[in-house]
Amino acid sequence: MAGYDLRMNVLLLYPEFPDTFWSFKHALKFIRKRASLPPLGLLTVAALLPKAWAKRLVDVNVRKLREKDLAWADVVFISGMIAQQESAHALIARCRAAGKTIVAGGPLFTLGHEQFPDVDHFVLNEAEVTLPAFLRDFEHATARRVYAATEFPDLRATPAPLWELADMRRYASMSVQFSRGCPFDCDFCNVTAMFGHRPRTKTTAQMIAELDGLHEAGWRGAIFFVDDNFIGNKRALKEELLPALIQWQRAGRGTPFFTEASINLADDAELMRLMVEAGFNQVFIGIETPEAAGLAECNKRQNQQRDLVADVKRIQRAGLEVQGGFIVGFDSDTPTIFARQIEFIQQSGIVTAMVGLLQAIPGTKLHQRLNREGRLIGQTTGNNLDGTTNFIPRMNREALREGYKRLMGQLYAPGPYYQRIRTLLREYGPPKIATALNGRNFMAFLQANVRLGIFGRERFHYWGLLIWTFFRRPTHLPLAVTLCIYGHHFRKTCRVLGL
Ligand code: B12
Ligand code: SF4
Repeated sequence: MAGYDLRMNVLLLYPEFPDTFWSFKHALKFIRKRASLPPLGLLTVAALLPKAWAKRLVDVNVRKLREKDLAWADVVFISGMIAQQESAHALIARCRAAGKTIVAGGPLFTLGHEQFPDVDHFVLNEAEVTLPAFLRDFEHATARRVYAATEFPDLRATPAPLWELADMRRYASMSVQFSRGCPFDCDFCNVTAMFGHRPRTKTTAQMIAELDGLHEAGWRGAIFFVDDNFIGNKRALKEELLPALIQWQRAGRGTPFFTEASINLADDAELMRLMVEAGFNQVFIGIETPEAAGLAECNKRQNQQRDLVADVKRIQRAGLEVQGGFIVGFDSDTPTIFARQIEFIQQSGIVTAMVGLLQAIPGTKLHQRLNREGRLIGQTTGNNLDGTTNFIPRMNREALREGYKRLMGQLYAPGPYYQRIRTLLREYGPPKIATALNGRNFMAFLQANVRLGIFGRERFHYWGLLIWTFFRRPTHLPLAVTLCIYGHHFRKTCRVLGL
């Protein structure tokens, strides 16, 4: 991007997440971190900006936006997802009041820029395509209001994110991205609308350089591969990336990885073995529902005609803890769905079970269908775990809301929650690389002993689990404590959301 004469001070701004299940806010306090992950989109955009421009990141999840940040900036680049819209509106109003030029991009704006009249320029879709045209026009003071694209960039040209802009000490994990896009076509998901069906990957050399960069910057903790579906291109994984990661770990890195994948991972023992060997110890999987009718309705073909409990257990036994996404509120759901979901989740030992009410996100096939049927009511909050929905469900609205509330209450009550941890630990094969024990984790353990073991209403479950794990699965003790802390976060979030 050399060649831009203009010199700019760019403030990269990331809005606040609401207090939700995914924020892990109440768990992060135990390890004295402010947020789970840095804003990788903004850090990637920063790397695409001219080198000569000065850049500063303010992620308001980890620190406040100060007046002097605004005074310093010539232009503000703001990102975000729909769940951050409230904070984004507030930040934009502050930047506008300070007279700054505002440039916005990322999923929140790509799917609904019309709601932000105060933004000067929208640079939508993937910045690798739209940003160069904007920068050229901006330099000549001819920038348009909206830059959008229908083509998808080749990630082999994407530069490494500028991690040095993030204050790494404040985050629980770092993130990298190997691929974008997903071969599947679930009707509620906006990933394919934004990133297409053909998984596009970076090269192995790019990934190793990114990981080396993080390591050189002093990062020693876990790293999240934020791919929509990490196993979208199995060949590239098996033949190139995973062998290289195994080699990378051999230099004594000991870095735990986690990611997202589809359930067909369970069909490929070789792929699971390589992933575990490479340091993966956790995977998030969209399971959605144990009901065949619900899976057919949302076109989740890859989950159909399977024994999903057996699949989850196979993945756990391979050494990957499964976190699961679940949905209630499909048209085909009847009031029995709540009990069915609980039964499934308890049996499968998915401790971190993110159960959401179906929401229709703009740009998805679900949104189009509900629009045609005249069933949309208002905007989505973008967070399907806050107990709201933006369409008229087939099930009675009150029954849905009440059933959801009951489900969440039962799922995260200490009894069933701690039972699930045991179910998991019975199956879970030892991961190759587990989270390292360090001073911070030890302090978290001591805090957990006091907050959960003495003052928590789960105290008997807590000590019971620790003793059980100590004798039956001693290597999993750190994981057991981590999951106890997550449970505390989930229960607190349920209370905050009135669930
Ligand atoms: C990592 C991640 C998270 C992390 C966020 C960490 C963080 N600090 O960013 C965590 C786990 C916390 C998270 C949580 C949630 N997430 Co999330 N998450 C992702 C994921 C998997 C990767 C994001 C990422 O880092 N991508 C890599 C970067 C490089 O890509 P990018 O951010 O898109 O950036 C590119 C462009 O968008 C653009 N761009 C981005 N920002 C900007 C800014 C400017 C100025 C410009 C010019 C360009 C630009 O350029 C970049 C390079 O091309 C995406 C899926 C995806 N594929 O993006 C979902 C995704 C963003 N999440 C989503 C959702 C719904 C959620 C939750 C609401 C889930 C829930 N039900 O609770 C929660 C919300 C959190 C909360 N507490 O309320 C949706 C967002 C939908 C939407 N339209 O808003 C996505 C798209 C997934 C999906 N299936 O729909 N998430
Ligand atoms: S498998 Fe996941 S990322 Fe792919 S379309 Fe379905 S929900 Fe979206």
